[in-house]
Formats: sequence, structure tokens, C-alpha cells
Amino acid sequence: MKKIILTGLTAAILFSCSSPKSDTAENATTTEMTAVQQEAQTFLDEYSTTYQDLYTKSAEAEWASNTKIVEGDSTNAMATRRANEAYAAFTGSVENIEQARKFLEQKEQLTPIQVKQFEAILYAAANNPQTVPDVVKARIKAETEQTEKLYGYDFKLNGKSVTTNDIDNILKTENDVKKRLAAWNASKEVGPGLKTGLLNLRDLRNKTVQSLGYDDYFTYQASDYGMTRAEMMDMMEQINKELLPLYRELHTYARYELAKKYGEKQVPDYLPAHWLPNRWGQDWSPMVEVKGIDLDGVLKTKGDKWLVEQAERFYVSLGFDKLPESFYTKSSLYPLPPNAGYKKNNHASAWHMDLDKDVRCLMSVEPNAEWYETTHHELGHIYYYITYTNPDVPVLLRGGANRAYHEAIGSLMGLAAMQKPFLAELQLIDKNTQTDEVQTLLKEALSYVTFIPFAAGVMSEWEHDFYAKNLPADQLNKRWWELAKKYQGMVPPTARGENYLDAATKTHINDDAAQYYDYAMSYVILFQLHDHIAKNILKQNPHATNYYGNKEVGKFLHDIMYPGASADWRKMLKDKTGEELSARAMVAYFQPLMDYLKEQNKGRKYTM
Ligand code: X8Z
Ligand code: ZN
Repeated sequence: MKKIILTGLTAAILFSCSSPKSDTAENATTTEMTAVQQEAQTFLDEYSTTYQDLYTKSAEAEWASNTKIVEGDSTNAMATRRANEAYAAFTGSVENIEQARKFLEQKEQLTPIQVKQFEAILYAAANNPQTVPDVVKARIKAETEQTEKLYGYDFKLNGKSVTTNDIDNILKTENDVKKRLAAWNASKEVGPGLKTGLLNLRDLRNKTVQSLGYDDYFTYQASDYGMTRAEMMDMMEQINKELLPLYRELHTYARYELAKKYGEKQVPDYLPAHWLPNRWGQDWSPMVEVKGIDLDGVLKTKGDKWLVEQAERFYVSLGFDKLPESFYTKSSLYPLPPNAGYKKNNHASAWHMDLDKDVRCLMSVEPNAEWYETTHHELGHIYYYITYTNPDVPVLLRGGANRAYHEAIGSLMGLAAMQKPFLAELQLIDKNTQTDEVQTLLKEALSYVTFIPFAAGVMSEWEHDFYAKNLPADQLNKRWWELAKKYQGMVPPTARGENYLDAATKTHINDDAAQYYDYAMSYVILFQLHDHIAKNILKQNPHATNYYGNKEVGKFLHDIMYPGASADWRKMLKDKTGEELSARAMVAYFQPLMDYLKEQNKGRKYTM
């Protein structure tokens, strides 16, 4: 999850990312500017100063709210509400909206980067319009309460408090189906208490953005890509379609293999949700152990601190700076001790506190393979923040080329950090170990490919229906499981009525709403980037790369991140990879697995 950086990317005018210096905020103040441009710049400079200040105050308050949740004490929540109200009052002020609109009416006379900043101002305004101040205030209140409920929740298993890390570990390793079921059920207990709040948030989020002319909140979020709601859903359908042949094979394979593993004679047509090693069935990779690679085992001996420092070392090896000291002193990186007396948000996130040098992570790192990947992912956000914090990128455009790019960089590094030559370089495995390439690829597919139906299918379509179609309150869970069956081929262990709200157990449904397609798109992009890096920079097999220490790879990533949201994301992809956004590279990467899976699945029943 990323903090509330708001960037409007609907500009038709392209910004050349190969020569970012030509249009800098600094240069913009030179005498070469026309009178209109100077007037615009004066406004932008003043706006940006206040914006940065209020953004920072909001981030600080949110940080406190997310890192220290004390039952019955709403001090942090109150402070967050106040800070977010001040931020909203400014970004959504009628005067700012009018000014931005006025300047955009003469956009031909402005520089491209000025246009982008005015669009960013309007985009931010639409989330907080002071034309409907009461709606915005109510939304802020509801958001803060929802976060507290979600992360203040005390998960219980067999009457004992457990963390989500505990639940995840059971789902990853337990062979006793009854124990799995208990853990899965425990993980869904947080849902019902979030229902009223989520329904309220739906109405408030929709009403907020409707005030500035968006149809609904989903449409608003999609517009950040310069896309309509329908275009976004078409793109998701396309991605799902391209990966379906492989997913069908994985699905069939998993049903039969898991039935064997759990000693079930009858192979089910659809995967029972509690059979999978993840609370939402979004990542199945723990199902497979590759002989010779015991990442969980070796990471345990290294310890949690090593994971974070190693991820940093990887980025540094590519030529990025070391993390600022403040990253380590101000972040919240590890689980709280059980006797802490308070809770924290247990979902990993990266924060750009002041849109400048203060960058932090909120994580609960444990020394295992999942957190190893997540740590690389989060540091991707951090290095993105650090890289676009430069004099050429104005404060208002300190965001990703789009949100999916922001997600892609760290996930790409996570993928690279798992490949065998890299693991051998780090001595996490013996370099002479013979490993089975097909099993390795299978493990990767169980992570990256199985994610697509969840992200591009279930999450995106459910939120689409929730916001754009006003899904009725008595059909929320029904729709969730319909979609899980349709896209993931997954069913709940027992009937799940509307007394549950299983969608709301997913963080993003509550606090990163209507944006989950970012992740689906980010996987597609990451394989495009990886394909290019492996073939054209490293000249290595994409299945067995070692990015470590390669400054050219570092420069490639640096150049993508440097212009932040001042870049046009489509042009960036074309310039950097020669391709439009496409699942081609992802499909090609896993192609060698198809023959193996078809062979394994011979004679088995396909149900998708
Ligand atoms: O939420 C995240 C990151 C933070 S941006 C840990 N991810 C998605 C998820 O956990 O559902 C990364 C991949 C998918
Ligand atoms: Zn992320």
C-alpha cells in the first residue's frame, strides 16, 4: 500500500523522460517563461509549499494511528482526523479548484509539467471537494474508524490471541485439514465487524468524487491511469484471458496434489479455500518445496534484521544509495512483542512521510521466504520515493509513472532475489546444488500466475460492482464467493452467508479502495521489465538471472523511477521495453511449465 500521494495522469501532453531537465520546476522560474507561465508557477509554488506541509502532518498522524492502536484510546485517531481534515480543506478548497481549472483552460500556454501539476491538483481535489464538506469530513472519520477496527482486531484461535503471521504460518505448513480450517475461519472473523463501516464508506467515497463529476469511486481511481472504468475492466479481462490456459493447469494440478497431501480420496472440483496456503488463495507458492532450496530454513538462521539489510544491500549493489539513517530509526519493521499493550497495522506498507527525505516502512518482518519477498517489495517503494525526490520533479508529481509501476519495481526485485544464481551468490544455497528447474518455475507460477485471477478478477470485479453498481448489502458475500469460484475456482469450506463479509478481511478493500488492479498490472509490467533486463542488459536466461551488483540494471531502474509521475506511463513502457502493456512476457516466461503440467494433469478432470 502506498500513502495518499495524489497524481493526476490524464495529460495528453507527453513529458520526455529521457531529458527530464528540460522542464524542471527550477528552470520554470527562469526568465524564459511567459507571463502566463510565471503566474501559473507562482500559484503552483505557493500551493506546493502548503500541500507538502499538510501532507506531512497527515502522514505523521496516520503513521501514529497505524503503528500504535490502543484499545479504548482514540487520541491518535482524533489527531489523524484533524490532520486529514486540514489536508482535505486545502486540497479540496473551492478556490484551488477554480484556480486550477482557470489555468487549465489555457493549457496550451503552459509548460507540460505545469499542466500535469494542475491536473494533479484537480485529482486531489476530487477526493476532498469542499463543495461537499460534510461528506468529506464524514468519510475521513469513517476511514479512521475502519482502520482502527481492522488493525485493532484481536484474532483468536482456540480461544487464544494470535497474530496474522501466526495464522499465515499455519496455512503455509499445517497438514491437518481440521487445524487449517480453524485457522482459516479465525482469519475471517474480523469481517462482520467491518460491514457497516464499509457500506458507509462506499456511499461517502462515491458521493465525494461525484461532486467533481466522476460517476463513482472506481471510475475516479481508474482515471489516474487516464482510463475509464470500462477500459480498466477490459484490461483486467484481457490479462485474465491471457493467463487462463496456464491457470487451468495449475488449478487442476493443485486440486489433485492437495487432495493427496491431505489424504482426501475425493478430488474436489473446486479448491476449498482452507486448503490453500494463503488466507485469500492469492499465493500458492508454499505448496511446493524445491529440493536444494530451503529458503525458510536458511532465513531463520539469518534473522529478521538480516532480511531488511540484505534487501537494502541488493539495491545498493545496483548503484542506489544506502538508506538514510532515519529509515532505520523511524520505521516500524518487526512484530510487536505480545505484551506491548497495543497493536499495529500488520500489513506491509512504505511511506513517503514528507515527500522529501523521510521514508519509512511499516512491516512485521519474520525471517521467512514470504517476508524476504515482501521486504524487497517495500524497499522498491522506498527507492522509488528516494529516486523521484529530486530537483527535476515537483512535489506534486512525486508519485509513480502510474500506481502499478510503483508496485512493480519492488516485486521485480523480489522475483530477482529468488532466482538461483542470485541465491547462490548470497550463499543462501550452495552454488553446486542441482535444482529442478521445472519445480522452480512451478513454485514461481504458484506465486505470480495464481495471483492474477484474484487481483484482476475477484478483487477488481468485486470492487467495481461494489462502487459502480452499488452492490446491495445483502449480496456482498454472495458476490465475493461467486467471483472466487469463477476466477480462482475456489469455494468456501462451508456456506458463507451475509453475516460474514469475507472481502473486508482483505486490507485493501478497507484502506486502499478500488485500486487492486494496480497489482495485476504491476505483475504484467514486472515481467516485461524482467524480460528486457535479462535478455538485453544481462544477456542471461530470464529463469536464472543474477542482477546482483549490475550497475546497468540499476541505471535502467533508476531512469524509470527518476521522473516520477511527470512521465507518461505508456510512453515509458514503450521506450524502455519496446512494448505496449502486455502479458506476453509473463506468458512466455511460464511457457516451459505448460508441457510439464499437461503431462501431470493427463487423465485428470478439468473444471475451469
Ligand atoms: O499489499 C501488498 C504489499 C504492499 S503495497 C505488501 N501487496 C499485495 C497484497 O499483499 O495483497 C503486494 C502484492 C499484493
Ligand atoms: Zn506495494
